[in-house]
Amino acid sequence: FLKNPKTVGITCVPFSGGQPKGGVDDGPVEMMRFGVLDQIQDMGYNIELSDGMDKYQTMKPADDPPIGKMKNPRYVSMAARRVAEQVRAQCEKGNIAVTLGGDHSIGMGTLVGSSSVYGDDLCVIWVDAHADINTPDTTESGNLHGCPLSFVLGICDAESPFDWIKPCIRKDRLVYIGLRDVDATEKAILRKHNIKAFSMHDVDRHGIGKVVEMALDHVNKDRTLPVHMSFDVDALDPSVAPATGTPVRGGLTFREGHYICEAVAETGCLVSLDLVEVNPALGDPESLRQTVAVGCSLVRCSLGESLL
Ligand code: 4U7
Ligand code: MN
Ligand code: MN
Ligand code: MN
Repeated sequence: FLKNPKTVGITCVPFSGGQPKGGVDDGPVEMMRFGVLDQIQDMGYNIELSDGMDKYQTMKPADDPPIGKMKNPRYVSMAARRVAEQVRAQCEKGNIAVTLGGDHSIGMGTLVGSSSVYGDDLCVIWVDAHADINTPDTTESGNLHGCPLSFVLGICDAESPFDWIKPCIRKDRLVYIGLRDVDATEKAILRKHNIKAFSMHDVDRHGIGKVVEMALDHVNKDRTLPVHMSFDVDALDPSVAPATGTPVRGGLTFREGHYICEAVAETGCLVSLDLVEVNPALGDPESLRQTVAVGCSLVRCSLGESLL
């Protein structure tokens, strides 16, 4: 699918407006400080960096009162819209579009951007402890990082300021891996719309190899369609990725997380990738180093680092 399979288009999104904790906006800069760009180049890729990563800070509206339960709705919407444009530009060039977050509300932007180029062929693998499919009505926290999928799937009718988002992802082309903290309202949505999910229970039962195979079979049986993977580091166990805003015990091991990325890389179908929810402000320096390091290594593995 890719015109430039050897070019990685990186979009850094230092954004934290989709949840209340500061620091997740430093995720991208910490991954860059850790050397993620050089590491990708050392794998033989060219890098094209989307510009103006400083803009996200300055976009914050002076006044952004909640709309219903949604917190920072205008700010989240503006940031996601910019992400969508930048990811679309990377995909249009035929680059592998890698987006470094930032909180997971930016996922609505990456999905709009990638699907605007790949259409409804796009398959989505959402690796997360959470389902991120609350609607503006079902969300209890009002934090929009828990809602991105409901907008792009068209499960809620996106009202202003999100009315620029049209349903763009097919429900039968979404699959989850790693779930273990799903709100009751979200479970009802998953059931109602028949959305496929592999929880940690499934990982325990079948092993990660089988789960990834079943997940890929569900969305992309013949391995001929383009794939977007959205990887929330909180899918990993907090012992592996402690510096994140909503950690949940009982997550993926270091190897299970990497296995997912390796298996996706092996398909040759990956066209876009998010690595989100690294929050360097949470925890001691060692937790930070460990989480940033694992974030960078998941990106490299998704790009094929461990393929022989
Ligand atoms: B993340 C939550 F209630 N479901 O909506 C919510 F449990 O991007 C958590 O996966 C959302 O980190 C977590 O606030 C969003 C909560
Ligand atoms: Mn999560
Ligand atoms: Mn998430
Ligand atoms: Mn989280």
